[in-house]
Amino acid sequence: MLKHDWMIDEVCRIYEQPFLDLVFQAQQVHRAFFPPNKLQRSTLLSAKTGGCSENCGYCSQSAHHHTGIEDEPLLSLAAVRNKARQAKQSGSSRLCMGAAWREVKTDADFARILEMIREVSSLGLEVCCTLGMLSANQAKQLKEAGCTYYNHNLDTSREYYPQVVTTHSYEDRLATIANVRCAGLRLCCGGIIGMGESRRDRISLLTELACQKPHPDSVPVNMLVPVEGTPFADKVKLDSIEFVRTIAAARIIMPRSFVRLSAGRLEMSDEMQALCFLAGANSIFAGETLLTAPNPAAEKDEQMVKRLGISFFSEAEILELCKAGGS
Ligand code: SAM
Ligand code: DTB
Ligand code: SF4
Repeated sequence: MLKHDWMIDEVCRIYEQPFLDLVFQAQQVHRAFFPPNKLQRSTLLSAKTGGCSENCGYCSQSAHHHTGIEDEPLLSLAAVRNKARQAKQSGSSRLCMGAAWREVKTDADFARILEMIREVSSLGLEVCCTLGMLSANQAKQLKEAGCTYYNHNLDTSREYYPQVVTTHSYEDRLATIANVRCAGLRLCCGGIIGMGESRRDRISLLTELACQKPHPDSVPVNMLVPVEGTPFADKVKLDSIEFVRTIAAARIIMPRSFVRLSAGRLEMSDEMQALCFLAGANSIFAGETLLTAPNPAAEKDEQMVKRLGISFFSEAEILELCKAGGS
């Protein structure tokens, strides 16, 4: 029933339908695979901030740009424990720990990460990490420590990728994704929209994601957050309708994946977010800060959800959905 051999022209035909047909189709697919009025929530924690060797053009944490973000070494176990408790209390089902690394270089750092994973999973939260490139052996160890998900985005099309970063390649990203999958970790993989890429690039990214077998378990769709001091600070803001098209096409071609309305929500009205949910997004990042950028406060999201008459998945519902079948 799920398709993994998408051709770019097929995805293009879906993406370029009249907008109302597109959103209608996405909503139909969404209802066939998910409860229609429920959202999943993940909380982010920047476990190691700034000073990254990579030159990703959008990123506040790259050592190549001067963004005013203060570098912070790897957090202590106690700090991670506190954040995990707070996340659980405020209703998140998952804590995603991010580190501004090309890859985890030292055994000592890796051992500390494993310890953090054990701690967070012992509190009854799903654990996700995003630590940069990962070897097959590292992926296996994360899985054994209790990590459930690994986030590693393709970010854009293969063709546009060299305009975004030159210190690593698309092939490097795909190799890490393969290692993640081999270790039996669930994959969270998506991209950023609004970096000056063409519509063809957005369609090409979606095709790349939907040709993964299985599809990524979650697909974060980030709207570029322009950061002062990065090469992408002055990118022209992408048309909102075009962003919704990307969400809708992702929902249609990856029906069983959670599609996460990720970075950029602070700049979106409730109406825009509602349109994204109608187009099949069913997950968000909760909490005032993403990794370094601001995000709507919990109360604001509660208000929005109330306004829309929808609700958040319970932990048990998420587990049930994940058991129900692969993507
Ligand atoms: N260093 C790791 C890596 O690159 O995979 C993990 C952290 S990195 C910050 C995680 C993801 O956050 C990126 O792949 C990108 O999709 C997203 N991201 C980072 N900065 C962003 C920005 N300014 N706007 C939108 N998304 C952003
Ligand atoms: C993802 O796709 N988005 C999250 C998560 N994966 C790690 C990160 C968004 C970061 C936004 C910019 C910032 O906070 O610096
Ligand atoms: Fe480093 Fe990740 Fe930021 Fe790229 S996106 S500069 S790899 S932290």
